[in-house]
Amino acid sequence: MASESGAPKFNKDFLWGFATAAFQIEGSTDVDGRGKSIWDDFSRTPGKTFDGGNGDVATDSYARWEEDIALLKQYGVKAYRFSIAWARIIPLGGRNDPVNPKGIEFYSKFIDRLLANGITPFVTLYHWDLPQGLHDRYQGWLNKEIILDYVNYCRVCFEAFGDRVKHWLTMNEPWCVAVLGYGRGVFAPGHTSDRLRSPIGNSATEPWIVGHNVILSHAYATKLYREEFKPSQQGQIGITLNGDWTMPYDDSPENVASAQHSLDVAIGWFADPIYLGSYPDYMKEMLGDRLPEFTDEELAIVKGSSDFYGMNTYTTNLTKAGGDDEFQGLAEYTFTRPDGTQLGTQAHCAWLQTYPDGFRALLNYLYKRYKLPIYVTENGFAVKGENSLTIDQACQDWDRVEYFKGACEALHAAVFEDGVDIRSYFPWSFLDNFEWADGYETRFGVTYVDYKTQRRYPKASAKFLVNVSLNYRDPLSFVSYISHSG
Ligand code: PNW
Repeated sequence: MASESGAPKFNKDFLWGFATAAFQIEGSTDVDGRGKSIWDDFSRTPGKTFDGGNGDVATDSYARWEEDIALLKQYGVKAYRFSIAWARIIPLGGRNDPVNPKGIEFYSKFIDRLLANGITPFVTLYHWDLPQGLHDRYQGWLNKEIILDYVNYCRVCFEAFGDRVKHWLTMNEPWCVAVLGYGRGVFAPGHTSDRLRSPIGNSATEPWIVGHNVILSHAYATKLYREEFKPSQQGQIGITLNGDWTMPYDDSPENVASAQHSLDVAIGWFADPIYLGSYPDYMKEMLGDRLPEFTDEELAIVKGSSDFYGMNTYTTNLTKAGGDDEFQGLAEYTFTRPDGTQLGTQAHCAWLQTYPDGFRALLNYLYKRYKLPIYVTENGFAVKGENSLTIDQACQDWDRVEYFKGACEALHAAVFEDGVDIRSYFPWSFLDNFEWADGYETRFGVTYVDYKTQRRYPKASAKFLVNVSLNYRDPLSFVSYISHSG
């Protein structure tokens, strides 16, 4: 009905799927010529992950790739978002370093098998696993030289896989790369000014330099794709940014302003130059000459360098003005309302509570501000205490079902009531997996992984999402399914 009236509707090519990233699932870190990534040794260093877990085995997906694709097929997904490990393709990372044929072969057969099963590959080129070789050689993202090495790596991927891959993401969540890796020091390579945590780093300067170099690397890779590959391969390329909705804690003018300040740094830092052509004014004021500048030539390449808005989002924060956290725009975050109630259901990780209205508001904000189709490339929930449950108990993940129910309703309302152009929904994650600094303690999967046996068990949330995706085309059956489940 919506189509006849010309009202907004889900695009017929809407992609339902699940997302993962190479380092979080592959394991087999020293197999088939793979080079080291910065996460290899970092995760093996005592104290860097909550439970001492590292990426050596993870969900063993490098070895179990056929089983994984069979499960995706069983779920009936239209698409699968995964990332390529740079150090499998170019073990030392650099533009003059050798390409590893075994790495190409692995992803090539993986892509072929997805396509043979009717699953569209949605490929992230960089999901945080920088080749250690480039970190050792010139400090990785801190050095502008990385642009040339990153673009070369992308070229190798476009040449090897671009005949079959039509959806490329250059980078996953640059805010996390810059802030968690070089500001707070909780992610590899662990740089920070906090000398109790690391002997190296300057949290006042490095994150802004890293962010700048990530933006430039993304932009030059897009330029390469558009000039040399897109005309024949006809794919789309863009970046995916993390960002959570913010609401003022109360209606005091400072707190109202703080909500936008936080969005300016969490999202605008990357989205404003890429979609609008300059860093947000608030960041310029806050950082002065610590914020690097683009040359006119660079800016011309940065502006408009993403074909779509790639969006990862998990939660909503209430903001208060104050504190000294520049990475949050000098705002403080809380989930506790002035009346003492919580915003939503608490997840296993401190930074995440359920709040579907925030998801809808964020979709509207991004569509209005950046005016491009949105691909939701991550969204998900970690059930509190899930890791201490039995397998059977963990598979009854009703808090996660509740989260996805709210998110799907919000998504539906954003499309059908608000007219936002949304092209995909990739819940995070296909599998429980290596959750970075949390190790294996925090589970985000819609599939339970028993790390002792590596057996996979679909959780209730997987079944819920599969049924939602089967009903999404018809708004009436969508709403009726959603309202009768969970
Ligand atoms: C994303 N935060 O990371 C990543 O893209 C995934 O690899 C990750 O597993 C997933 O979300 C769940 O955490 C984030 O501190 C890490 O706000 C940290 C934050 C947000 C996203």
